[in-house]
Formats: sequence, structure tokens, C-alpha cells
Amino acid sequence: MATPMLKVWGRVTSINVQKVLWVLDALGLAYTREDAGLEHSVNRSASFLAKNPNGRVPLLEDDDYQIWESHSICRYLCSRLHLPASAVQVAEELYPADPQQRGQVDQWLDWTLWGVSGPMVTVFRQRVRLAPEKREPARIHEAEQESLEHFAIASQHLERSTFLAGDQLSLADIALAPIAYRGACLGVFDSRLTSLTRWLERLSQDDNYKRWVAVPLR
Ligand SMILES: N[C@@H](CCC(=O)N[C@@H](CS)C(=O)NCC(=O)O)C(=O)O
Repeated sequence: MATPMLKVWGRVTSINVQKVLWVLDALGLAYTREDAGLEHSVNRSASFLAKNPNGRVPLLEDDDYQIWESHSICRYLCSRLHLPASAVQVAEELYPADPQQRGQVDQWLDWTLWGVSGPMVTVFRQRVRLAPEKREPARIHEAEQESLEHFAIASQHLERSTFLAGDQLSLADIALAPIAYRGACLGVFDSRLTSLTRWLERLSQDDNYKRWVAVPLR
């Protein structure tokens, strides 16, 4: 049987695409990537919308199967049927089968999406993507404070845990890393976030973090 073909749709400047690329490389899976989103605008085409009606990236195609939502894609990749033997151990570490361990990973994945993603998207758009004259200082301040409250929760947790879901890297860390990296680069972090800063320094040793996350903000 031919190896199923994985294709990621999404620009590398998207934090949600970065998570998926990190997981694909950590698992050592072969894939192709097609730019989509923002200036690439492919995501507004009828053919893309037929695969993801939200018109958002990332979108993953696995032969004729399609899945969107970055965290669902990461979970899918770790649970995929056709994983090569070399990827099975990594997949188990990133997304453990044990229900209690998996529950901890899922908890932080969900928390990242509802909690810190929204305010940090606002901070990033306002401070990096918008022209200076269009920025709204009050909105930036509010979003930074909200981000900080969430970062403080993660930092407090990391005082007693090496990684978010225990003593090894999991999908939970991969999902928060691109957001925390932006927070640190943009000076949203304050002196309370010692453990989160140390966690980010630990992640900065990871080749996939270096390749996909620790890149100039744009
Ligand atoms: N919750 C979704 C969010 C997807 C999302 O909002 N993606 C952004 C990029 S980070 C997007 O597609 N924006 C429109 C664009 O790039 O044109 C996920 O985690 O995949």
C-alpha cells in the first residue's frame, strides 16, 4: 500500500500552523505544505472553503480525508493509523493513551484555545500587523492584561511541573509555545512569569521550536 500523503495548508507565520508543523516534524512524517492565509488568500477560494468552511488555516489533508482546527489536527496526527514505527513512541509521549495523562494534555490544549489565544491574537494584530495610526492603545492594554492573567496561571503551574502536563514535552506545550514566544517578544511578560520564562528557555533547545516558533514576528 502506498504511504498516505499528508498536506498542510497554511502560512508559516500563523501560530496555529506552527503547532502542526512542529508535530509533523517531531513525528518525522513526510508532508507537503501549501501557503494559504493573509496575503496568500487561497483560504477564501471555493475549493478551500469546501474543505474548511471557516476559511482558516491550518487545514490538513491526509489523502482524501480533511481536518481543520489546529489542536484537533495535532491530536489526529498522534493518533493516526499509519504512523511509522519510529513515530509511535513520540506520539505516545506527545499525546499519551492513558486517560488521566491524556486528560491533562487535553485540559491545557482547551485552556490555551479559550483562554490565552484570543487576547494574544489581539495584542499581536494590534502591535505587529496594524499600521501604527490604526492601533487602539486601550484595546492593547486590556488584551495584554488578560493575556498576563492567563500566562500567570500557566507560570504558577510550571513552578511544580517541568512541562505543562508532567515531566515530558506534550501537545500542551507545543500549543502554548508559539503564543508564549510572542508574549515574551512583545514584552507582555512581567516579573511574575519566572517559571513560564524558564519553560520557554527549556523549549528553545528543541529543534522544532527553533525551526517553526522562534522566528521574527510578522
Ligand atoms: N481555532 C483555529 C483558529 C484558526 C485561525 O484563526 N487561523 C488564522 C491564522 S492563525 C487564520 O486562518 N486567519 C486568516 C488568514 O490567515 O487569512 C485553529 O486553532 O486552527
